[in-house]
This record gives sequence, structure tokens and C-alpha cells, in this order.
Amino acid sequence: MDEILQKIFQGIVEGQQNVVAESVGIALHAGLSARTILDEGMLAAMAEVGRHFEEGECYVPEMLVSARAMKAGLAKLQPSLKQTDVKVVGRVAVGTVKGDLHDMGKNLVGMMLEGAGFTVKDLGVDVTPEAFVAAADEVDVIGLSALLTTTMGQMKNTLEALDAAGKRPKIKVIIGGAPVTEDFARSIGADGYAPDASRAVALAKSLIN
Ligand code: B1M
Repeated sequence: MDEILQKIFQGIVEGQQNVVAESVGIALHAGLSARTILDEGMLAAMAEVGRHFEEGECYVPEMLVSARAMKAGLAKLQPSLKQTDVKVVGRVAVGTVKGDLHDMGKNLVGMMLEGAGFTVKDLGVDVTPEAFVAAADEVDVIGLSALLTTTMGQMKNTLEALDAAGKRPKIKVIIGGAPVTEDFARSIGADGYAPDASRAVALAKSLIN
């Protein structure tokens, strides 16, 4: 791995915010693409942190410091994820479902959607079905994120709440997050599933055109 990517990777694993922010700046300056930095440096590092946690080599506080370091890197990367001169193509509300506090996947999806010309309303984390329903009139697409197998069920609850409030089929609902699958999306009646942020953008575009 490129030396600077290795530094970003290690900085996230060790939770060194300043090292990560500075190294992302250096990598961009050296001409590495935002996509390479994200995929090979940052997302790979978070996957490694997850592996350490699973194997009992790190605990929640360490995951949290790694998450902060990742966020510092994402903030540096954000302008490069945006395309220039893009027209507004639609409005999306994104949020992490009730009971779930993981926000980086959701943030990344929001950033990439903005970069592709969508207006994005970020509802945050631990978002109740009622809060998604309240946002439905202002958007064309709602994006639900869940990182825990225990909170995936909230996606179904949210879809049911949107149905009960008569908000569908006017709005489309897309879902994603590490434990979520295409089959699960189909089984709960979501309009689509995307495994990553760039495919979430393609999916949102395809649903509103
Ligand atoms: Co958590 N955590 N965590 N954690 N955490 C996981 C998810 C876990 C897999 C770790 C593990 O065991 N290997 C595990 C879940 C197991 C399971 O249910 N299957 C887990 C656990 C168990 C927990 C706690 C229960 C731990 C505890 O307290 N004992 C607890 C739960 C808290 C809660 O939410 N109620 C917890 C807490 C935390 C922290 C708060 C410490 C921290 C989150 C900080 C934050 O987000 N601000 C944290 C972290 C950092 C992780 C890992 C290490 C990294 C997650 C991450 O940010 N990845 C994670 C392990 C892992 O994922 N490998 C883990 C980077 C991010 C960019 O990727 O979110 O997957 P991701 O998003 C991807 C795709 O999934 C997709 O696009 C993104 C990439 O392009 N995507 C979408 C996401 N949302 C989408 C929406 C879409 C489309 C695509 O459309 C709308």
C-alpha cells in the first residue's frame, strides 16, 4: 500500500485525528483520488477496527476514537467528493434508524448525494419512524441506514409508519448499512438497497427519473 495510504489507515486504527486529517490533505495534494483514499485508506481501516472489536482486541472507546479520526479525514475529503457545476437533481432525507448511533455510513451517503447534486436533509442518528414520516413531505427520497442486526427491524417499522401516514408511493425509500441485504430490502418492501454510498447515489437517481 502507498505509504501515505498506510499512514491514513494506521492513523484511523490508532485514532489519531490530526495525523489522519493531515495525511488526507497530503494524499490529495499528491494527486491520489478521493475514491482511492476513501476505499483503500479509510474504509479499509474501519473494517480493520471492526475486526479488532470482534476479536476482543479493542473495545467501544477505541472504536469511538477511531470513528473520530475517520470523521476528521472525511471532513478533509468532503470538498473532493463533490462535483462542480451539478444541478439539483432531487431532495433526499437521510437518517440512521431508531436505536442505532452509527453515523459514518449515513454521513458518507449524504455527502456523495450532495456531491451528485441532491439537496440533503440529515435527520441524524436514532431517528424514530415518526421523524422520518415528518420529513417525508419535503423530499423525494428517504434513505435509511442501520449498522446493527438489532436495529434492522426499525427499517420495516419506518416503512410501515410511512405507509400508514399515506406518504408512499409519493416518496421512494432506499436502505443500506453493513448488515442490510438486497433480499432484506425486498422483504420489507423498500424501493431499493445500495451496498455503498456511490451505489446509493446511482439508486436514488434511478428512482427519481
Ligand atoms: Co459499532 N458495531 N457498536 N460502534 N461499529 C459495528 C457495526 C459491528 C459490526 C462491530 C463488530 O462487532 N465487528 C457491531 C455490529 C454487530 C451486528 O449487529 N451485526 C457493532 C456493535 C456490536 C456496536 C455496539 C452494540 C457495541 C457495544 O456497545 N457493545 C454499539 C451500539 C451502539 C448503538 O448504535 N446503539 C456500537 C457502538 C459503536 C461506536 C459508537 C463506538 C462507533 C460508531 C461511531 C459513529 O458512527 N459515530 C462504532 C463503530 C465505529 C463501529 C465499526 C467499527 C465501524 C462502523 C463504520 O463507521 N464504518 C463497525 C464495524 C464495521 O462496520 N466493520 C461497528 C465505516 C462506514 C463508512 O461504513 O457504516 O458500513 P458503513 O457504511 C457503508 C455501507 O454500509 C453503506 O455505505 C457506506 C460505505 O460507502 N451504507 C449505506 C451505510 N448506510 C447506508 C445507507 C444507504 C446506502 C448505503 O442508503 C440510504
